[in-house]
Amino acid sequence: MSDRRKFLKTSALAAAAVVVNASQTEAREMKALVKPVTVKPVVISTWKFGLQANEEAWKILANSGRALDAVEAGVKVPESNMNERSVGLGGRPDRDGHVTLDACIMDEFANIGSVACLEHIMHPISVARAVMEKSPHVMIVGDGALQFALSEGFTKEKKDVEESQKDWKEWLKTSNYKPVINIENHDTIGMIAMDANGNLSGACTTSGIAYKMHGRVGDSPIIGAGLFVDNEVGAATATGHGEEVIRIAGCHTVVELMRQGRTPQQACEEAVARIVKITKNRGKNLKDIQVGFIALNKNGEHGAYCVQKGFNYALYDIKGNNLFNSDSYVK
Ligand code: SD4
Repeated sequence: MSDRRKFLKTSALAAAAVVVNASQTEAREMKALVKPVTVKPVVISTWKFGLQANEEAWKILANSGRALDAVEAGVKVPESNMNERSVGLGGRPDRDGHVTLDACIMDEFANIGSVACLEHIMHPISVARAVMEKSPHVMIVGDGALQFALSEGFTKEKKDVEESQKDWKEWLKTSNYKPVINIENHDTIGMIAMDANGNLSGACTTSGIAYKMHGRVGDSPIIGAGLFVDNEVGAATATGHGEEVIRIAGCHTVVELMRQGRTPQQACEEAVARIVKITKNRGKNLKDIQVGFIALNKNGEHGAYCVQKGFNYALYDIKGNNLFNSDSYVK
């Protein structure tokens, strides 16, 4: 046997002996040192329209661009699609006929920016980014957000989207506020990405729940609820009933669970389980509730879970851009 092979053999035997002799804790620590290979870049986003959004994000990620730029560019795709009834100006209005938009963005340095109840602006995500980069604040709402956007050079879009207004007029005939699960209220785009440098960012944008009360704000523009990024650990974003996501500070919960050692999948499942438990404790009917989480950790591993069936997400990594059905609590 050559010296080198002898050396390798004895080293391997020595290492095995150490593992056998080590206490359980030491063995766990040693295992933790053997980290899985990080898959990057990677981008993941909610719902089917995430596929198109991911394509745009990937152009930036594949050129070693920053995750922050990628997620902004990605979610701008559904924002500018006027046929999209749940994101951007094509979204369904509130019960007074106003299309009010919520969005937030977060980068690897914990820089954050957010707008809520913003009207007449095509790209609320870019206004959120302007709040983050150009204002002394982290969140601006309503008329103030519009004023800020205009002062930053965004254009006020004056025309309402006809189809959306038509839907609203139809809704007014009954004025029944009972959002239909997975259809008229659950199509926020939340996107999280890790770039080639291993840095994480996220963006979330929506027109919110259809026919909500004027001035209602959901989870999507709330850092920690609809989106959270911790560059040491991972990131998460949410879709569904914002009230339920806010109740458990959803995405912060998912990320903190990953910090405590859960995989992204386990973290999403545990956060959903918490929502289920709280819903039951509050005497509410679970069948009226949908929430979906997606999460990504620093190794590029992802997870997704939702309350009801029907939630899907788009994942773009080295294997390509694919749509997956999320597993659900209610089977
Ligand atoms: C909201 N979470 O306004 C948003 C709605 C949503 O998919 O996600 N729709 O509560």
